Amino acid sequence: MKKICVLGLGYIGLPTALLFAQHFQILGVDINTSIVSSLKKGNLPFEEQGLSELYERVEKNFFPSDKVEESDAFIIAVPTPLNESLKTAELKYVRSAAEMVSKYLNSDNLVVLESTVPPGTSEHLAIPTLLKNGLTENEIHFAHCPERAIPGNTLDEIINNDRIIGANSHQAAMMGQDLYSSFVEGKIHLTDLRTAEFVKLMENTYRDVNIALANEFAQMGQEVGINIWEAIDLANLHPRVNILRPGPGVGGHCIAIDPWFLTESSTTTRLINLARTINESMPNVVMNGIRPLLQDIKKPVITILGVAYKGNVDDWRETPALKLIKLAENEGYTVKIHDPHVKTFPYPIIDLHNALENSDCIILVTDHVSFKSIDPTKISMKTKILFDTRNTLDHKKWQDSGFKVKILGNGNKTFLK
Ligand code: SAJ
Repeated sequence: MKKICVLGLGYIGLPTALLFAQHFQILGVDINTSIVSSLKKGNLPFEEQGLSELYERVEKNFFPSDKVEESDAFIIAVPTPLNESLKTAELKYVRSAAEMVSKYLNSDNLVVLESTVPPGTSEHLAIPTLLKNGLTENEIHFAHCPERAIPGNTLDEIINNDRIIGANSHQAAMMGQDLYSSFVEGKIHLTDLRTAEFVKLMENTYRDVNIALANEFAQMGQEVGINIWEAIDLANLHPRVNILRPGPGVGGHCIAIDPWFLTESSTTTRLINLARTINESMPNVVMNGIRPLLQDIKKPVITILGVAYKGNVDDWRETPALKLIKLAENEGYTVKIHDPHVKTFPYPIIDLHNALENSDCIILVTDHVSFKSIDPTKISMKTKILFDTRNTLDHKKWQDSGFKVKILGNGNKTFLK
C-alpha cells in the first residue's frame, strides 16, 4: 500500500488526509503537538460536516505525528497567512514544510503543494527548497493542486468539485492526476504551476469583488431608499446576473486574504484593491447604522450574535466581527457576545440568555441557522433593537414582539408590502 505524508492537519489538510486514508496509508504531520495528541485520542480539532464519521472509518490507515518520514508522496497543506501590515503572503510555513520534506525526498516521489500561494511561489520558493537534499530540478516531481472546498461542506466539495493540477513536468502531472483521482469525482484539469496558482487566486478574488459590489449596492440602497435585498433578488432573475449578498464584511482565511496574494507584486491592479477596501469598511458601515439607534441611550449595551466569519462554522479567522467589536468598544458601548459554534475567541463568549440580559441592541453578524429559532417573544432586554446585517431573521415576528428592526441595506420597504 502506498504511503502518503500530509503536512498540515488544518481545515484542508485533515479532510484531505482522511479522504486519502480510504485508499492509502497516511502519515498526518503537524508541528502543533496538541493537535497530534488529540487526533491520536480520536478528537478532531474543529467541526466539519461528516468529518468525524470519516475519521472513524479510516482511523486504521491514519497515523498522526509531528515528524515527517519517507513516503511515496508528500502533500503540503500548511497555512499561508497574510502579513497584515505589508499585505503580502507569509510563506514561512511553506518553506519549513518543504525543508522537512527535502530530507526524505527521492526521485520517485511526488510533492504536492495545496496551500494557496502567490503566483511563482512553487518555482521560486518551494522547488528550490526541496532541491536542498541534492536532487536536481529534473528529478523533482512537483504539483500545485489548490483546494477549492467551502468550509461547512468541505468533504462534499473536495470530492465532487473539478480540480486544477499544475505541474513542473508531464510526469508530475500524471502522478498528481493518478493520486487525486483516488477520491476526486470531479474532473481533473492539468496545467502549468503558475497558471494553477493564478487560477486559485482568481476564483476567490472574483467572489470578493462580487461581494464588494453587493456591499456598495447595500450602501446605495440606504441612500436611495430601497430594500437592496429585494433589488438584488430581482436583478438576479436576469439570466446573466448573479450578484452576491451584502453583509458585515468578508472573513475567512481565503476570500479576505487571497486577493492580496494576487496584487502583492503587481503595479497595475486597481479594482481588486478597491474591492478589498470596500469589504474591509463594512464594519464601519454597520457601526454608522447602529450609532443613531443608540444615541439616546446612556451607556449602551450591545449583543453581538455570531462571531464566526460565516454561518454554521466555528471558524472566526479574519471575521469582520472583531473590527465591529473594537469599533463598538471605542464608541463606549459594552459588548456582550454569543456564538453557539465558536468555542475560543479573543473576547468571552457567553450563553444567549446572559448575552441578551440588560442589552439595548442585538447586532446579528453571523447567519447561523440556529439564530432563526430564537423566539423574540421570550427575550427580555432593556431596549428592544435588532440590527440584522444578513437579512436572515423573520423581521415581522421581531417587530410584532416589540423590536425596532433595522436591516443592513434596507433604505425602505417596497410599496406593495
Ligand atoms: N459572504 C458575503 N456575501 C456572500 C457570500 C459570502 O458577505 O454572498 C462572506 C461570508 O459571510 C464570509 C466571506 O464572504 O465572511 C467568505 O465566505 P464564502 O462562503 O464566500 O467563502 P469561504 O471563504 O468560506 O470559501 C471560499 C470559497 N471560494 C469560492 O467560492 C470562490 C471556497 O470554494 C474556497 O475553497 C475557499 O474560499 C478557499 O479555501 O480558498
